[in-house]
Amino acid sequence: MQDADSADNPAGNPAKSAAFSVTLSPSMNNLTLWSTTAANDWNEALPIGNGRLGGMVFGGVDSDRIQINEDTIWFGGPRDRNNPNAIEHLPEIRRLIQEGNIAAAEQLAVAALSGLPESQRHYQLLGELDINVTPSGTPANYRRDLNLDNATASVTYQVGDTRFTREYFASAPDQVLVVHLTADRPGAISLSAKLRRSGACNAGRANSRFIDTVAAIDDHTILVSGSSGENSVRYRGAVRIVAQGGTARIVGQTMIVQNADSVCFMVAVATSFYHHDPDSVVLSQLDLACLKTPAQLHADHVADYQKLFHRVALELPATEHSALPTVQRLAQVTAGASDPDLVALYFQFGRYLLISASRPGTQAANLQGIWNDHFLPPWDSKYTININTEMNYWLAEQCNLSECHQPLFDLLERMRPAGRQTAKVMYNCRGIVAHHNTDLWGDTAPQDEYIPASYWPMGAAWISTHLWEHYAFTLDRDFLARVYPTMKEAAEFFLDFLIEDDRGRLVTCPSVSPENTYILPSGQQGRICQGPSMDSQILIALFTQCIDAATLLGMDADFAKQLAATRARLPQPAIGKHGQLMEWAEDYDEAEPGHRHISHLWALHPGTQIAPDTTPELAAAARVSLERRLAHGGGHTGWSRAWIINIWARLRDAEKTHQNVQAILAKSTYPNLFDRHPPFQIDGNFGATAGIAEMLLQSHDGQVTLLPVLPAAWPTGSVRGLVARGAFEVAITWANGRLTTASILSRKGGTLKLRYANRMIEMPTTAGQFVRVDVQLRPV
Ligand code: FUC
Repeated sequence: MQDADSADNPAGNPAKSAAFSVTLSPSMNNLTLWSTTAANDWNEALPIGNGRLGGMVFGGVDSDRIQINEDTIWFGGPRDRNNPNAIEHLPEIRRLIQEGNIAAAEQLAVAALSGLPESQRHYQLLGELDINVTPSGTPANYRRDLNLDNATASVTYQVGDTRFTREYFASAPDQVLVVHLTADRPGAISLSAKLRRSGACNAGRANSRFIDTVAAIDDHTILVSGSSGENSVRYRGAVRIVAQGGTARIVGQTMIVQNADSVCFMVAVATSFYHHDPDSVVLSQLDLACLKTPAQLHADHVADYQKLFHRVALELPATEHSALPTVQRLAQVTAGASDPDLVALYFQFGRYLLISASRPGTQAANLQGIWNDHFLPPWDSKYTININTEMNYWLAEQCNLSECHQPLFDLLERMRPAGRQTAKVMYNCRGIVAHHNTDLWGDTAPQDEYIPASYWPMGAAWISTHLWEHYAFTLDRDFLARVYPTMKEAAEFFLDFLIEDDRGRLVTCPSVSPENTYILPSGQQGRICQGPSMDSQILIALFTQCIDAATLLGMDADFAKQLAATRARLPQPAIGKHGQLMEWAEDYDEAEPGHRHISHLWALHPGTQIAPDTTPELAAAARVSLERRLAHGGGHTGWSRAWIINIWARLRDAEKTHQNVQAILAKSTYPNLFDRHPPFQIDGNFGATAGIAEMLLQSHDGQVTLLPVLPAAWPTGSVRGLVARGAFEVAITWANGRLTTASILSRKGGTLKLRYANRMIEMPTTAGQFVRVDVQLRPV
């Protein structure tokens, strides 16, 4: 447990040696996605990334494509979109809502509150590296894989006696994406290649129409540049080719290689978002990368990546399906099979994706992480902060990738000045506010005119709770002191914004329960409302966290008192006529009982206010709500299913949790294991990974609970490196459905309340201490 790198490195480097083998060992299977065909479709391509630069590997033998992204290539620049007419119409909108004249309130809200112009900025793509290989015969024994243990995609095949290998990786230490083609016969590689920018809309008609300039800047480097929209980020993308043996030259914008022993492409991308002079950055990145051999680049990449990846290992039972190509394993699960080892692969894929899409200094993972081949992606591939972006980070702390959480905090910091402005201009409030979306620039004005979502004012508040979560897992007091002013501003907004309802409660208004519709007793339907349950639940959490932070930091006693007084007047979770947890401040029915959002269950997960042990009646009501949703077709999007996994885990129902893990694999997962909303959205990957971690370890209720939700389908297994609140790192083994041993490293000292089944022990620990226990929680 202590020495993550030496323990349990299950896969080593299986990609090449296992290329033609069908009997792979179980531990290899749970770290490798593989296929016997090239990708026909983007959702079959394999993702690589270094946090900032991403690639999707198609791996065609004759015609290969690596679709490339950089996380700051977005359309357009920052804008002030706050609607100047909001403030004068706010009292009227509120009055109409309180009078029950919802249609009129909604009509006015659309006009007065919507951002101008409609829609924030959208994410784009850098382009594609297209490689056309001169065929040398009929390929055989083709295999394409992604090895999560070394973050390397590979393609291998044979033509006659010659074996060809391609390796693809995105290096964080060297900031280049590398494609390395080798063959075991000298002079076997001839190809041509181009850096293009055509994207999905031009699939099959490859061109470069979205590039402004392209030029060979020396005899082995091509530079492309461009920007899109006013004040947008300027990008520079460069590809350099290094061939061993044979000849390599550039003609026009095409790189041509003949009879080489090996060919290495290095792609660097720099933008004006990060650098004043992206031209010189991109070239110096390539120059520095060229000082290393491909093998050194790879070794440095692997060492860097494994520092993060190797912190957690998960072993679940292998089955006869384990040795199948990934897509066939998914098909078996869809047909009803259990493949626990595939769950372990899926879990580690989630961790792999976070490491590859969100590293300190890069942008937060957007709706698609960093991987996108559209110029106008679904939902702009931006930050939907009424669930999706937060879900992207549920796994970060518990899956031992705490530093990968940082880009979300940076995004929130970027939103702060804009959020202050929106608070002032739209609502005349102090503090910061954000609505249900934001973009690269941290835009906080309402995204558009979509009534079920746009006017929800809780985005900054929800993200702020992640600051406290980071503290809760790390006990990093300096971090808390640094971010407390942000938490405070997020809370401060609501001291001004909340209004009194007719029962004297303090409620958000206007707002929505994302993105649901309620039915008034008159039969009228509404979306805009006051005091939806989710808002009060988020505020109870945020206020409590601010009060605790202020107390810990020994400051702001008056502010804390004010928060406590306000918190006491917020609507509390309540049980409605169906026995359900009420979604709104009144006991309305919902127009879509199977709605994908389960916002009113926030207090159960990711919040902690409701739990079976501490609030059994409310937990039972939450269960009724969830069952109602599921009975009406709920969980039909990947992310919704992922949230459901987490909710069942918190309700401590092992079999229901497991059924939903099976369901996300069966119904909401593409062949490359990307989450299928549909279309691809990465939140389901991250949310389900967090849910699988919650099955093995929970810590939201002041206790560290081992194996809280172990399903019968996983009778034996082990997990190492999960993290619990209180900065405890945990390793667990189990057999016959029962704990065998657990080791807990106390990183920071403090009281450990350890629970397994109905046993609980409590003990003081010192920083660095290991506690090892058996099934009775007796020290061993
Ligand atoms: C929210 C969800 C949708 C989708 C979008 C990006 O609006 O309701 O299902 O995930 O975000």
